[in-house]
Amino acid sequence: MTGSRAGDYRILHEAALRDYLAGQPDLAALLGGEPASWAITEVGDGNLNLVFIVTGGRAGIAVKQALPYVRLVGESWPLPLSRAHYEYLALSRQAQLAPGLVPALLHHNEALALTVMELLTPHIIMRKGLVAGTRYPRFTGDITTFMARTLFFTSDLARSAAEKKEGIAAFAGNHALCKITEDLIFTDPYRIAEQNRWTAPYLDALAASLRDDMELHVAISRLKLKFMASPEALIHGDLHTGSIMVTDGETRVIDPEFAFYGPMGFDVGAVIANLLMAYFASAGHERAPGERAAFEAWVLETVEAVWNEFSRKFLALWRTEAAGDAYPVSLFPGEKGAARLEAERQAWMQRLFADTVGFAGAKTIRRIFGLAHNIDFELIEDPKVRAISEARAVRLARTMMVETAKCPDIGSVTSAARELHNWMPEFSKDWGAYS
Ligand code: SR1
Ligand code: MG
Repeated sequence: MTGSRAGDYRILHEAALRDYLAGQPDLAALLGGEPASWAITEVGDGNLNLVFIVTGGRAGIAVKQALPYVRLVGESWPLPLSRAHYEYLALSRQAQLAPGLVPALLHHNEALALTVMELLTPHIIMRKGLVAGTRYPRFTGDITTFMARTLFFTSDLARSAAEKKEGIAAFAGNHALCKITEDLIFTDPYRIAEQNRWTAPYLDALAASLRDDMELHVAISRLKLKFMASPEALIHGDLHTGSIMVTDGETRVIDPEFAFYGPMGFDVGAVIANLLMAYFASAGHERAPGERAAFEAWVLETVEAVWNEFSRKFLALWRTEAAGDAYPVSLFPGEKGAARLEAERQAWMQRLFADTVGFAGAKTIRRIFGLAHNIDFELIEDPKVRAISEARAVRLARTMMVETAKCPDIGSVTSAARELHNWMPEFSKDWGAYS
């Protein structure tokens, strides 16, 4: 890590970045060749930062620099550069806990809010692959290992109370990023907010109904409080399919700038929500009816497998690696104690499942009515087709948040999704053959 003086920050566009990298002997040697020959391309398509791919004669690197504002909106929305520090810290921690599942860190400059990582190639952003209808055989195994290990080993089940509280303190300053989540996910979609948008006019009535739905407001408020006041583990904080890069054989989790100590279900729910959105959007990407049926079946199998494998791996860690101050072994002696503790583990996992389902619902609704949408839906060109896909996702999301008794297990979530596959919302009743 390079620690330049505070106040040294400047936005590095291509020429300045070339000079900066040329002045870092390790990086220059890694890239190879003359700095003038390096190809530098800005590829950032996220909402917040600059991302450059730099390719030299020998190798390539990825360079990420935080901007002092939200890229998606512009300078009118300032955002602390310190998010780059928290992202670097989280990536370092995740690399220890889930080796091989995050990009290798090569360099960090605190004052420039700049981090250099290995270039992931030929990996692509998973969301883009899902839009194209691609299946990823390694995904379930890798993402569940990532979540089980990063969540378990930063929790009170694995760490002493002192270590855990040091961890909370180390990330407590990332509150500006938490506030984005608190506003954009847990508040704005349920009220009139300038930055909200949706597929109008088709979803106008649904948007209005969200603002009027007090049961939904209770549900989202409970989830918001859980997000704000449950430092269970170091969570990624933005674990959607745009934060995951994949090939057939590899998975890498990127972009943990929203990391802080929060509720585990927020990460697991993010993965499940984004798979469910890929499922509902899929019909909108078909050139012929039924063309993507096998892909859609794989997506729902993956939703089930993500929960089942995550839960299995997390519980296995709890049984074999528990070294934290929670659930002291001395309180569960002998066979009777072991049996009672195992029953408690199962009950604990059931509570985490309920959190996961609720957060997944919230993460779906924000992508359809809030500021930041996703390409799963946005790339459906015909707004009528898009609105139908989105309405199906919202219907399931509301059930997941409010009618929790209908979602006692992951199979009931995927069954409900399947039932909604051909459901036609009221606004589309006279449109004929859309599906
Ligand atoms: C203003 S930032 C909007 C969204 O982009 C990030 O990826 C997070 O999901 C955030 O909520
Ligand atoms: Mg991001």
